[in-house]
Amino acid sequence: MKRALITGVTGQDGAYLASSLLNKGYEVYGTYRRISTPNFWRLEYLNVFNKINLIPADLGDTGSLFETLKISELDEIYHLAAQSFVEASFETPVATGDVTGLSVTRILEAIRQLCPDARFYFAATSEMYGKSGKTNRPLREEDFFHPMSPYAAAKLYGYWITKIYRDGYGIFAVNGILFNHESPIRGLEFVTRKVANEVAKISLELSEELRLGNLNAKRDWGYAPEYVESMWRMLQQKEPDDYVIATSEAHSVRELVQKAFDVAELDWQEYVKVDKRFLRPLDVPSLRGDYSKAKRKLGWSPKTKFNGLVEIMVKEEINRWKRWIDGERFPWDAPNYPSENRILTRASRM
Ligand code: NAP
Ligand code: F7E
Repeated sequence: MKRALITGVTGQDGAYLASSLLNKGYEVYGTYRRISTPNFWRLEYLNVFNKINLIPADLGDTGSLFETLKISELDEIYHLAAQSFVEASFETPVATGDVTGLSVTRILEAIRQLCPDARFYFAATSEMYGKSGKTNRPLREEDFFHPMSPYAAAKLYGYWITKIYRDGYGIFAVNGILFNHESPIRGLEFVTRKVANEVAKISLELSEELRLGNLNAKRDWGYAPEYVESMWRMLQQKEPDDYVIATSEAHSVRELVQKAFDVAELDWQEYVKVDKRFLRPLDVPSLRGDYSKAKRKLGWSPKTKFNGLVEIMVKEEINRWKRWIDGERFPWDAPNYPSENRILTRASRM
């Protein structure tokens, strides 16, 4: 039986990947960090919480990462843990640099010393392209990187250190350059889930408006369960390499909002307000990826495109809120979150 470790198993991709690897017959290990309230709701939602081996580890703590690798005797390591919210990286640029960037070297160094034959996946990102996205042409693996946030700069460091350990030490290390991918278990602060959640609440008269930042930004949005399959395929190849994973469609936040309100049969213009608190000091204007290398070499293609994705997300959110009205309580209950309108950000003080 193959053994795989997922750092960040409590996150969106970690939970889907755990489920997918279990279905493939893997023994799955996952790291989580100690926080005041346990964050295992996604693993429970996908019914995998009792099927994986959980190891406490923090990306800032080198010893805990070495210990993790010592106890788990791994074939594959998927490094997904990160401070992954671009907006937050402007608030905590140093911590983001450490957790999202430097931690990659901590893990690679542990692999080099303890298990150099283990295969390593790094969660790189389309955000690394940044300004290069303005060409509006679908971006490929060889295109120029021009990061526009502390998050993207940290990921670019992780991308390069992954290549350096591959070329310098012969470690089977790959970069998955994934474009935005979403699902009903996405964090609530990301724009797709924020929109889906608020549209559902508005449609059930639990909320009256939706406040957003930059409606002009365009993103290439895919469906997360399909994207984690590509991670596994990258580690099954003969040679390590880097791959873009995307849908090759770009849509604006405005289109996202329009489609989401359409699903609920509402007119978006009656409810959406632009609020400068959700604007970033810098925002990537447009990103679209070319997945032809992944199609050719991994046999991977996206099945769910923009319209299907928005429908899945809005319908699931409406279903949850209806059950909530009927008295059911779930871990994803939004009433427990502070309203985003009450969170002050640096952008809001500009
Ligand atoms: P996510 O839902 O935000 O999950 C991030 C994970 O990292 C969580 O398990 C989180 O733990 C963990 N983490 C954060 N700080 C940590 C620390 N100091 N020590 C240990 N663990 C820590 O992100 P995602 O959407 O699943 O994305 C997975 C990875 O892919 C991330 O690296 C992200 O940057 C990258 N990526 C995502 C996308 C996308 O569109 N989703 C696209 C490209 C790349 P808690 O649960 O305790 O917070
Ligand atoms: O923003 C705009 C915002 O936060 C998308 C992460 O998974 O994908 C994600 O990063 C766009 C941006 O995702 C709001 O300005 C407008 O232009 O959902 P997001 P992101 O920043 O693209 C990449 C690939 C990653 O690697 C990251 O880890 O939407 N936008 N109004 C808003 N965004 C948010 N969050 N909230 C708003 O109110």
